[in-house]
Formats: sequence, structure tokens, C-alpha cells
Amino acid sequence: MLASEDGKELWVLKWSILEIKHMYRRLNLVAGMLAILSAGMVIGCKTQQGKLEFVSPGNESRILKGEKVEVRLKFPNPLVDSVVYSVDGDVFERKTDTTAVVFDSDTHGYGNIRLSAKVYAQGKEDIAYREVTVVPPAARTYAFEVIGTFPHDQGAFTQGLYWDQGNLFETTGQMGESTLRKVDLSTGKVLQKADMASDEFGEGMTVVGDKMYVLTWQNNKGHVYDKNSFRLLKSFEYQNSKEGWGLTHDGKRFIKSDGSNKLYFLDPATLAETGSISVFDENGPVDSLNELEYIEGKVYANLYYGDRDEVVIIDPLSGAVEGRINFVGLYSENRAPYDNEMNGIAYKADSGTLLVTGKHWTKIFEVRINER
Ligand SMILES: [Ca+2]
Repeated sequence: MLASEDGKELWVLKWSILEIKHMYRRLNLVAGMLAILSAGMVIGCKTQQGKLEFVSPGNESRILKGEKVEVRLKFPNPLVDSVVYSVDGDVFERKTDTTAVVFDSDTHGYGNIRLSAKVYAQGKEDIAYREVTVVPPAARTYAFEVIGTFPHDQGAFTQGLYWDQGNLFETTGQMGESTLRKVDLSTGKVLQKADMASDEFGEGMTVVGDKMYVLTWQNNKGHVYDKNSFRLLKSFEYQNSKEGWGLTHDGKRFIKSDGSNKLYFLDPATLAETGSISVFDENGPVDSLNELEYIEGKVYANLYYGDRDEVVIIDPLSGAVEGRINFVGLYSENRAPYDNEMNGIAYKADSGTLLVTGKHWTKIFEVRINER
């Protein structure tokens, strides 16, 4: 037997062996956990590598209308039973292999679309999506020449402008200040004026026959007036359009804007909304469509973009912006950053010219549009 001193040493030795065993177990545990983690990472990588996904077209890419686009996917497993390709839920191709297919963008209108590919393999389904935008070809740029300059009431917050056989009609906005006007073009003199209700903000306007059709901005309704007496005849409500911005008439129906990239079509008699079209140019949606004028089959629209002074020419059948007129430089007198926007287009059919002005502008310009 060892002395008590030695016994103590033996106990310390036993304790140390126990510690080492514990440490060994702990190390084993850590190693085991590391092994599980790394295995998990490998599995994770494998899952990611094996995800069904679109290769072409690229995400959020713009497709020129008419373009035939290759639709190609990366398949986790090349052994498929079938692949069903759809656009916004409508099937356009079915395959029993993984080769690429073609999406014909001519079969679709302008705007955002969602392509999908649903894969059936070994009794399982998988699906992948891709968002793209179908856009029209680049709009043409038009130049303008100034034919005449006329005075304009600087107090007029112009919202609607229409030339009716020698008479210029105008609507103005601002709460408590909104008016309907008949104006003498050559002198700028207001010949006739009527106030709108104090809780209404006047907006776009057009004249058809002996009636004047006027929008309010946010009261969700428009009014029909007798164009000679300015007497209120009736009112109509908006439906899907959010607000009242611009209004014109194509000879068959009204066309209305609400500040978005949509043009709404209104029944000529009831003024109920019968449909709409979204407006796009080569870069995507064109919003802030403001005062409108229908001219020879196209809709001319002011854009509400500060001092950008741009008018776009829209094909109302497709929604494509076909032309663009840059009016920057036409009016630069003491321009304020807000409430001084170009707004107001009236077509003089007899001369083929346009009358254009803006909010609080001191002038109305008669311009001829020329192709550049
Ligand atoms: Ca107009």
C-alpha cells in the first residue's frame, strides 16, 4: 500500500484519466456534429444544384413585341415525362424532353407576363417561373415648329383644353378655384366662365356635340354641361379608374386617364367604363398620363413629370407609345418646380396644328409637329 501522500497522488492521477476520457468524448461529440453539419452542407448544395430554374429569358428582361424568345431551363433530372410551358396560365407548348421551346411574343399584349414551366417526372411535379415584360419598338421622336403665340390667363391652372370650331374651351383646377371657360384665343380673354363646386378639383375636359364633359380629380365623378350655357346636365361615376386626369373622345367613345399608365374607354352615352389598355414604351410602363387629345387615330398625352414637358403619342389599340415630342425650351419663363407643368393639348383640325399650354403659363402656343 502507498502512504497517504501517495494515495492522494493516485487519486489525482485517476481524476486526470477521467478528465481525459471526458475530453475525448467531448471531442468525439464535436467531430460528430461537424460531420453532420458538413454532410448537411453537401446535401444543401446538392439540392441547390438540382433546382428547376429558367436559364432563358433572363429574369425581368424586356422582350420586344414580335420577338421569338428561346425558353430554356436547367433541369435537376434530365429524365422527364413531360414539360408544360405556359404564359400567364395559358399553355403554349408541351414537350416530353428537356430541349428548349419558343415563346412567340406576338401572341401577347404589352406588359408584364409570367412564364412558367411545369415538369412531371417519376410521379412528381415541379414548377419554375420567370417574370418578363413585352415592350413595343422604340418610339419615334418628333420635332415641332411654333406657328403662333397667344396670351393665356396666368391665373389658369390648366387641366383641359379643347378647340371646338373656332372656340377654345378650357378647364382649370385647384380646390375652390376650379372653372370651366370659353376663351378668345387671339386675346386670351375669358369670354365665359363658370365655377365648379368648392369641394371639386377640376381636371380634363372634352367637347362632343353641344356638351362639355369635365372630370373631377378625386371626387370619383365627372360632369356633363351644356357647352353654350355651362349649365350642369348630369354627372357620372368612375369605376375601375382611380381618379380623373385627362379626357378625350375618338368619335365613338371617351378615353380617360387617371395618372397611371392606363387609358380607360367610356361608353359614349352612359360614360360607364367599358375597358382599358396599358401604355408601354420600349423601357416599360409609361405612367402619369395626364391631359389628352385624340388626333387622327392616336392619343396625344401630356406626362405629369415636372418640367420634362414631354408629350407621348399612343396607339390606343395596342397601348404602344409610338412617338414622343420633347417640348423643353418652348416655355421657360419663371418656371416653378411644381404647379407649372405643361398641360393642355387642343387639336385644330382645319390647320392640322396643336394648341399647347401649361398650368399658369402666360402663353398658348400653336405648333406644327414634324417628323425628325
Ligand atoms: Ca385636350
